[in-house]
Amino acid sequence: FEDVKKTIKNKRVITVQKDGTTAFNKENVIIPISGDEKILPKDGERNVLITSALPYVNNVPHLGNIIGSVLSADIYSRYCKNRGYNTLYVCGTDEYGTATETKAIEDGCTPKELCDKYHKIHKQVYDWFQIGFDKFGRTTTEKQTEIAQDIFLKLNENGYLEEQTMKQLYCPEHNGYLADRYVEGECPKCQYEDARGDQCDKCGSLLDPFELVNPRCKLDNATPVPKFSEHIFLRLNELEKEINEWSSSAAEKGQWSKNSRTITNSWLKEGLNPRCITRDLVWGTPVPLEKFKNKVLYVWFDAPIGYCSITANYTDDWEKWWKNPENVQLYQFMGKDNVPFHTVIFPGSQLGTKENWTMLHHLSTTEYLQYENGKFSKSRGVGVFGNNAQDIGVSPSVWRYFLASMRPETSDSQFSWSDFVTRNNSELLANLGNFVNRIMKFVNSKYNSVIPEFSVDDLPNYSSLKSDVDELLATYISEMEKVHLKKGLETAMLISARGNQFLQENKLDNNLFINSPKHTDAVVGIGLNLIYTLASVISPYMPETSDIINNMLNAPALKISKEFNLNLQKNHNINEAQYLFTRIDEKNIEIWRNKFSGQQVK
Ligand code: MET
Repeated sequence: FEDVKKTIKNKRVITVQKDGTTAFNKENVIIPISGDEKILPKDGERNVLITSALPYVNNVPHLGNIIGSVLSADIYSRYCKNRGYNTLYVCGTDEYGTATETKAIEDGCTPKELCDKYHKIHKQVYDWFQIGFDKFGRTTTEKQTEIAQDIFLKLNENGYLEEQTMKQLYCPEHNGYLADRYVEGECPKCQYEDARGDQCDKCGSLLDPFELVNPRCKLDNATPVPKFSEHIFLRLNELEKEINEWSSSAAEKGQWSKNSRTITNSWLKEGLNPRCITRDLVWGTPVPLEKFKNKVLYVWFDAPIGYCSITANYTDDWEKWWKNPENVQLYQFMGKDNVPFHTVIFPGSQLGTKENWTMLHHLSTTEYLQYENGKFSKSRGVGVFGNNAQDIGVSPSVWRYFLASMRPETSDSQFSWSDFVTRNNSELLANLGNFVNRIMKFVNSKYNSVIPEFSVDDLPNYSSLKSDVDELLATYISEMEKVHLKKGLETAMLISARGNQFLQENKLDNNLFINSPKHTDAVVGIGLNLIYTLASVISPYMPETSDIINNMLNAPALKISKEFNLNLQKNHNINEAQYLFTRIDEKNIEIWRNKFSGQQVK
């Protein structure tokens, strides 16, 4: 190609490099793998298995559920994939149990119909939020029955199951046994009046429904009566020593988040008792013993096995992920209420089979996201639920940015509309959008969209820019490796802020263009590369925005690197600038606050 430069009327014309793709070093960009290829771990490489808590199928997730599990896991999964780790991210709906059975009765349909309907709703919500599962499955499958029954029978063979006659609460009003969470009453520990039989939402204690003061049936308020029924118990007391040893070493090695350690330790400190793992229900995995054939496995025994069965529905080689602890690291994301099931009971079941399971490595748990100083409530219509986030006309990337920036990592956090608008206007638009737009437009108009020949020697203080950006990239990677997702995002935005500072220092304008052409060439060449780097570090959080930037740059997605490199070189042709974000009028704060305040229910 020719490399001719001339200045015509305040504009520089450069001949375009014909084959733009040759400009990229294959090592530094992402080569997409074919969609049909199954992702499997490879010996000697970094293999990361990621799960997010399997949402109950009978409701629509709210923003707290979304940031608490699926979105956090997705951000981490996208990060790992970008870094070239073999990464599999699985999730799916948790479909069995009383809640589904009861809701189906309420809705006048079969449990299966209910699950089909809500599985679809969940899937649509997560698709809208651009959650990139490798498999979004469900727990009501043959594989689930196969794997859960197999684990159950191995525990039985190894002597970790026992029979006990159990006194259960039975509702004489609607003639049914009451699952723990269908009994409500006063918490014996903190006196909260609306505690559920399985757990108190106020103080977080796990409860036995018989401990509740003044119990009542959740469905009809009748006073339940005790009845006797035979059940199978998992002898956690026999597994206690092994669970203790495993968890204290896993928490250390996998750098579990602080809240998950505290919750686990308080559980283990109380000592473990046998725990009932069967239920008098129809909608569940059948208990594989003749005597118990009319009962099903307890949903919390069954649900974590869903991670394995969903993987098995993705690939027949599922055991390469799940029975390969030497080569696979398991990262699990969830809200804090799910912790003991993942750190005590499920690991206990795994250990009790005496098989070589892949066990939890890193646990990332969130606290609660509050909505405008209160709680999300589906029944009262308060708060934003997954299916109405899209109603306000703001892009998924903005939502994802906002939720990640207030991820409740170490304490509860507050969703507020004024914060939402401020972050869009003064962070996304004024920081990131402004930086990208100013350079892109300048290159479109002054350079005919072609990158000029440039040299770092023509930029005053290049070495300070490079060392600042390198340092921020190193921080970003180290935070992300520790799954500090909020810090990771803050660091990405600092790179953008450094970009704006660089523009200020160099005063990119017509004056510079006319009087210091080489300096200008260096500013735009380096600036575009900074934009390219930014697209890589924001890609886990805002995949769509990152794609738009790469499209504008006419370049393949860039791998996140610990060093700032000049991947875009002279003669590369970029596309027209597009706005990444739009200003949100402050008037919307009040409008949206009202819209989601619960008034619509009236
Ligand atoms: N369904 C549970 C919940 O939504 C999570 C199960 S994770 C195996 O809390």
